[in-house]
Amino acid sequence: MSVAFSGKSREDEGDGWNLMTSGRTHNSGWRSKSSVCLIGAAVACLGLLLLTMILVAKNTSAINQWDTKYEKLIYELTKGRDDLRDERDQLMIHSSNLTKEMEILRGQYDTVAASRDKLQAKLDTLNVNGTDKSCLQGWIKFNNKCYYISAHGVTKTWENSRKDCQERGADLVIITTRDEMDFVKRSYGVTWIGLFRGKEDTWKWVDGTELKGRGFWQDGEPNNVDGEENCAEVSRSAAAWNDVPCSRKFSWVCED
Ligand code: MMA
Ligand code: CA
Repeated sequence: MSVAFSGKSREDEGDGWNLMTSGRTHNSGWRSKSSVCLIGAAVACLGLLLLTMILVAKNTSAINQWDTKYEKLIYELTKGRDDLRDERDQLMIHSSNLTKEMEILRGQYDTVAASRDKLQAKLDTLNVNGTDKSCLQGWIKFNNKCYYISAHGVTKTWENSRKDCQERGADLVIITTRDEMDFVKRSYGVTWIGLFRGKEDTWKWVDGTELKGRGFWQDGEPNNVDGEENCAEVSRSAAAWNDVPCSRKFSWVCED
C-alpha cells in the first residue's frame, strides 16, 4: 500500500498495483480495473436506484398524506356545505310558516280592530262625552238618549206632533240605527217620525239633514199615493216606514 501512494511513476504505480494483486498479468490488471469500474458503476446505479426509490417512496407517502389530508378537507367542506343547505332549507320552511302565521294574525288583527271600532262607536252613543245622560220624568232613556212617547190613544197630525215635541224642547225622532228603529216601533199603533219630503223629492230629517241610503222603508215605499204623501210613519206591525199624507193623525215619538 505504501508503494501505491508514494508519488512514483505510472509504471511504478502499475508495479505497486501488481504487488498488491500479486500473480496477475498486466492485461488481467486492466480487466480488474474495468471490473472495479463496472462494480463501482453498478453500486452507484444501485445507490441511485435506491435513492430514487427512497425519494419516490417518500414522495408517494407524502402524496398519500396530501391525498388523505385533502380527502379529509373535501369531506369536511362537503359536509359543511350539506349542513348549511339543510339549515337553509329549514330556515326557508320556518320563514314560510312565519309568513303564513303573520297573514293569519293580520286577518285576526283586522277583525279585532273592526270589532273594537264598532264597540267604541257604541260606547260613544251610550256615554256621550263620558257623562251619563239623565232623562226628565215621562221620558224614556234608550242608548243614552231621551225619548218621549205620546200617550196611548192620543193622536195628532205630523205638524202638531212636531209642535208638541218642540214645546218639550225636543223634535220628532230621527232614526239612524236599526236599534233605534226597533225601539221606536214599540210605540203605540202608527207613529210619526221626524222624516218628511223636502223640495225636489228628497227625504229630510227634522234637523235638516238628508236621508242617507235606503233607510228602513217598507217594500214599495215611498210610493207617494195621489202625490200627497209627504210625511213618514212607522207601525209596530210593518216595523218599517211608509209615506202618508201629513194630515193623518197618529201617535208620535220625540227625541231630546
Ligand atoms: C195605503 C197608504 C199608502 C201605502 C199603501 C200601501 C192604499 O194606500 O198607507 O201610503 O203606500 O197603503 O199599500
Ligand atoms: Ca205610501
